[in-house]
Parts: sequence; C-alpha cells; structure tokens
Amino acid sequence: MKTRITELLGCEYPIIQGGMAWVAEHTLAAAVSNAGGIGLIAGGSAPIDYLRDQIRKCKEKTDKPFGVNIMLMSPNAEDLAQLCIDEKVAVVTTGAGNPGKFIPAWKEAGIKVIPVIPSVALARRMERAGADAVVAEGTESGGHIGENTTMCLVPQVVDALEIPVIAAGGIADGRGIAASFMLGAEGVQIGTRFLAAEECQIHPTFKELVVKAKDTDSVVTGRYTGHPCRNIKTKFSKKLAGGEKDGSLTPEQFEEITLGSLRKAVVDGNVEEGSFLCGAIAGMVNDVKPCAEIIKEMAEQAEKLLKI
Ligand code: TUI
Repeated sequence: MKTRITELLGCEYPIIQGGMAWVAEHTLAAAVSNAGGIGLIAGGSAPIDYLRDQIRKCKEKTDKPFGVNIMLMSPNAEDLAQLCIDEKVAVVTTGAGNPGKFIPAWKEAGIKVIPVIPSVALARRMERAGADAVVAEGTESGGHIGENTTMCLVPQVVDALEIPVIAAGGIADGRGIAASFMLGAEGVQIGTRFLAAEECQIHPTFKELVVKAKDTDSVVTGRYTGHPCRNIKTKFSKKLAGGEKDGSLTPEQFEEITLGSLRKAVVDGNVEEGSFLCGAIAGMVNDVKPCAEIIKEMAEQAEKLLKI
C-alpha cells in the first residue's frame, strides 16, 4: 500500500486517524502512529498549554510521525497554528474552515499540510495555496460535515487536483479502503472506527453507543445554524433534530444548548446533554480492540481486495 501519501508522511500505511475534537488525544494518536498509520491530536477549542502538553506526551510515546488537527473555528486557532511550528509537528490537518492564511508559515517550517475539505472548489483553492494533499470528506463522516457523499466527492476531487487525495467518510474496514483506492484516493482518514479502539480515552458510554449503533443510528443536527453535525441518535440529539424540524428551537437556542456538549459526551458520557459525534458507518463497528489490530486487519483486507 505504498502511495504518494506513505511517501509524503513517512508512514507504513496510508491510514490517517481523524482529528476528532475532545477525542483525539495523545494516547490514541501515539497508538495509531506506532501501528504504522498517522495519529492526530485534535486542537479543537483547547487552550495552547493543553495542546503543547499533549504533543510532548505523544513524542514520549512514539518516535513515528504524528500530526495535529487545527479546528479553524476555534478562537485559539492562530495560537495553536503557531504552536505546531514551535513544536515541529510533522503533519497538520485542518477542519471547519479555510486554512489558507496559515499555509505559508507551516510550509516554511517543513510541516506537511493536509486540509480537510467538503467540496471541489475548496480543494482547488487548497492546492493553489500550497497544500501537500487534501482529505476529501464526505457527509457520511461524524462531526461537522458538508453535503456531498464520499462516493461522489472523492473522484471529482481526484480529477480536479494534481496533489494526492485522502478519502474520508464511511470508511471502517479494508473494503472501504479498497473502494477509496478505486475512486482514485491514495489514502484514507478514519475516525469512527478508532472511537472503538482500546487506546481511545472516551467515556465507556460513548464506546458502548458506537459498538451498539445500527446502520440507522446517526442523525444530522444543526443544518439551520450553518454548522451541521453528524451525531449518534440519543435522547438529546433527537430533541435537537425535533426542535429544528418543528421550529420549537431557534438557531440561537440550539447554539446555546449545544455549547460544551462535546465535552459532556466525551468526558462525562452524558446522554442527556452530550453530543456524541460519530460517522454513519458506526453500524459496522462492533467490537473494541487495539489500534494495531484495527489497522493490520483493515490493511490486510484492502491488500487482498486490491491484489497488491
Ligand atoms: O471539521 C470537521 N469536522 C468537525 S470540526 C468539529 S468541532 C465543531 N463543533 C461544532 C460546530 C462546528 C465545529 C467537529 N467535527 N471536518 C472537516 C470539515 N471541514 N468538514 C467541513 C469542513 C469545512 C466546511 C466549510 C471546511 C471549509 C469550509 O468552508 C471554508 C470557507 O471559508 O470557504
């Protein structure tokens, strides 16, 4: 499975862990990198001292390359972007915005820059701005999403760009990797499967919701706020979806009750008030195992299907 992505990032497998806010901390990132993928620590809305500490702890746990995801809607994005330079992080991925203004400084520092994008137009802009690769993320993904599906988006982004494309959204086993390669992708970004990794530090209730989820157990909320997010169906997410549909929750009220809800899900396992962000593929994730096993199994299955 050697591609331009394994070459670019210096990893064994072209498998990048999703930069899941609150979820992706150093234990998970180090485990993914040690297993031959690229682990990511999520900047999310974290303070700079937290992220610095996480990066340093990750360096203690692995000598393999790992990255940081910068969530561009964070009020700290500017400081976190500079921290990646100061800490000489190998790879930066970005989400929820246009990272154009940060790209020159990251490139100057030798950081590999991989924006996550939901459209061909933004992918083109990122290539022109100097990105090394892009993650084309379909609406099957968990968290903040665009409208296009992985199946439609990936081949169109592949056709539009010269730089390598990483597919994301709805990929949780070797079949998904092989399918992504058939669409022209040279790597995959995987989030939901790693929610059920042994090394993933989320609350046990969150893991249980993922493992028990069926094909129909994800729901998109918040379209009317301009920030649609895919979640696991819970009492809370159904209340949000219902309030959005029948008009009983204004966008302002929606924003107010979802403030802090990622932490409530990930740290507290609070099903009354937490947003359990998760991809539509959760129905296929049925067991908890170490990252090394997850990665080895999916890579072997993909190689067999692709007859590598
Ligand atoms: O960013 C993600 N997934 C995320 S971020 C997140 S934290 C959050 N929580 C609540 C509201 C919003 C964010 C949870 N999950 N994936 C990558 C991604 N990027 N998906 C969509 C986009 C995106 C959307 C619009 C990228 C750029 C964009 O427009 C940029 C522009 O200015 O043209």
